[in-house]
Amino acid sequence: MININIPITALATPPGIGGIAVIRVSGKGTFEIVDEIFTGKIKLIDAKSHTIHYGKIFNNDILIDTVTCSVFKSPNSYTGEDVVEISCHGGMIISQEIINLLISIGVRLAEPGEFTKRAFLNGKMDLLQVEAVADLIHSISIKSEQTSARQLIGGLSLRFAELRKQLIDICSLLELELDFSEEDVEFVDKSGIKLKIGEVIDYCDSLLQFQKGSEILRSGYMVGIAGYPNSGKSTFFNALLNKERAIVSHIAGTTRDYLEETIYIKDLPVRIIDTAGIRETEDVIEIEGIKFVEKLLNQSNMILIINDISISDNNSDELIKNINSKYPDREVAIIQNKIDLKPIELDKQKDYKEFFISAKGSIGIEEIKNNIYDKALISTDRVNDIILNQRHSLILKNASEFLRNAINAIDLQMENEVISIEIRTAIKTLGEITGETYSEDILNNIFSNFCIGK
Ligand SMILES: Nc1nc2c(ncn2[C@@H]2O[C@H](COP(=O)(O)OP(=O)(O)OP(=O)(O)O)[C@@H](O)[C@H]2O)c(=O)[nH]1
Ligand SMILES: [Mg+2]
Repeated sequence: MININIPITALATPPGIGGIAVIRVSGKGTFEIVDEIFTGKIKLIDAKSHTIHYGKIFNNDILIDTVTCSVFKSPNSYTGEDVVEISCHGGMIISQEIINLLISIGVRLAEPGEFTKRAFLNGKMDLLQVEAVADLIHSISIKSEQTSARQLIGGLSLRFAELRKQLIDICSLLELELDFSEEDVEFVDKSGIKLKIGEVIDYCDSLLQFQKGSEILRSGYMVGIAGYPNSGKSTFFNALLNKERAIVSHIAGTTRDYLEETIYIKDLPVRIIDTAGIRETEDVIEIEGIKFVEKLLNQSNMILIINDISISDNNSDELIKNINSKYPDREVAIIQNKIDLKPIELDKQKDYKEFFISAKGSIGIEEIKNNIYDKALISTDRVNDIILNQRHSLILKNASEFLRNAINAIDLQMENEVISIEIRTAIKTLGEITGETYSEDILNNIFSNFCIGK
């Protein structure tokens, strides 16, 4: 068990060379302890909250640095505790010296995410907001940053509080009627209750639709390149990246492992994956590579199938059929490559969308990039107030399930008690989203993804 009565400290800015570094200290006794090493015009313990103080840090008589200390008094701080943020000069050494100095006088190094954990335990933010902090810091695009920022201000938390209240009211009514059961009175409008429960289920289900989009916002849109050997996958991969990243050769089976690179199309991070060509082969390494392809395509949001049009424009039809049936919910586009070797016959009608390119000559690449962008945008378009993660999805699914059970129980004219138990379980489950109900396991899981200083 970690001791929560000792002030904690950590570097809040990234380690390395920079103008300034910020060291956070939080907890009971913070001002007294920092005052032991800080000499300014006044003692920090006497300072007003939200004020900044210039002064010097000494290790006994040795001057370490000139710094400013920002003072935040409980409960008006990030953690809800007394906090001092020491801004010293940047670099690897100074901040470390100050942290070591603090530790030598009774401060403890913070665990990963411990500042935010304290903020949660002190009621400064709920779990949705805690997760938004992590997503905000790790955001890889403007859209993911802005969505996390909205999640952080807590609008969604309020919505969940409303839904819980709605369910609690229903339970109270049902349980009240139960108290009068001897007298055979019935004053609860069951169909009205069903409607209200239905509203909560609809809301949970509507949020669940953001799962895919959230995943894309968190880790980027994933595009897998597939095709037979020598169709030009690696050449196309290089053309997208605009650099010679993958080895290209006329020998079939050149790519055996897979390659992944992230490019930005406009402001959108897109993860492009070049894979081994799919064919029957005896080569053990190539077989391993081909096994990988399935796994990679399964993770991809979009699959681009490269066909060598110089062989024939329908040379990959078998592969296209396979991929479409294996991954029916994926965006698939067919790319006819090597048009420099063969004129395009535009009058042919196909039942799939095709692009015509020369990967080698970098012809037709922009149009494909635009298409990837458009498709990715559609997937993330409706994600607005929450970046849904697996924890949220599981909770929403479970809560819906309990509420559906409650509706069933009403339809089967079961006792109020039975209906109420299902709803109460749903309330408890939903409470886990914001952390109204939580366990140490849930917290550990969430904070293990944080780094020290957050
Ligand atoms: N003329 C022409 N040749 C191309 C084009 N794209 C690729 N090639 C050639 O086709 C051959 C195979 O290209 P790669 O990019 O290595 O093909 P791959 O699909 O990655 O092949 P594997 O990794 O073996 O599966 C090379 O000789 C390329 O130069 C193109 O647009 N036009
Ligand atoms: Mg290749």
